[in-house]
Amino acid sequence: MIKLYGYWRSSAAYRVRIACHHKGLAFENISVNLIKNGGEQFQPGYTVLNPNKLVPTLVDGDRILNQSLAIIEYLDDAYPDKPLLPERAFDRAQVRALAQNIAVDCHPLNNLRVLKYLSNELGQDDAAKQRWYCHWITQALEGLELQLQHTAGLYCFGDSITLADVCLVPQIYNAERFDVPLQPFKTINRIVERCRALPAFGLAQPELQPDAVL
Ligand SMILES: N[C@@H](CCC(=O)N[C@@H](CS)C(=O)NCC(=O)O)C(=O)O
Repeated sequence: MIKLYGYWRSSAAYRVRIACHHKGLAFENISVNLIKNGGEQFQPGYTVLNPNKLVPTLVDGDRILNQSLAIIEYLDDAYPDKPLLPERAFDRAQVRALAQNIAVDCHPLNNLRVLKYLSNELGQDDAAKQRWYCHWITQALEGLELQLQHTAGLYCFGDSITLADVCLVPQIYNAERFDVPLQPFKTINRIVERCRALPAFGLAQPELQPDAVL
């Protein structure tokens, strides 16, 4: 069975959980606690699987893979039922572009290690970290909201779930956690609400994971 090393609150792991549930793939959830014991992502037992010391990592038989977008594209190729990328080349590129706005441009700036560096190395207080967090998320969502005017149907790209939706919902979960004002993002809110009503997104939500601390 596929093994997914992740953490309940990791939005990158959350993306992969959504993709697995969407495609009906059974997987074993293995928790790498990013907080406990100084962070289990730094322990040698895990860094052998992910030298970048980040979750998620997917293990499928003897195949080990890092990076959520690469993992999801691998799953989409290896298990083609219920595809997360459209068929036509330009459509696929558009979906990847929407997904990368979130996963490549926005999410890394607000990652745990970046926030820790802001406080521990640069001496920033919680208010400054909050400003940083809100600034980068808001800027990304403003751009995305405009792009969605051209691509969205029921979901981010047309009327089917794609990689873009899989990235969007975890990012909004993060934004809500950090009290980022989301009212201006009408299309994003509409899409997220619709996604959240689907079983795959429901099953993947952080609070339902075995390692969740509520
Ligand atoms: N680009 C990577 C990002 C992975 C990532 O940033 N993971 C975060 C959790 S969402 C992490 O493991 N953070 C641990 C840390 O910052 O120490 C991916 O998409 O898989």
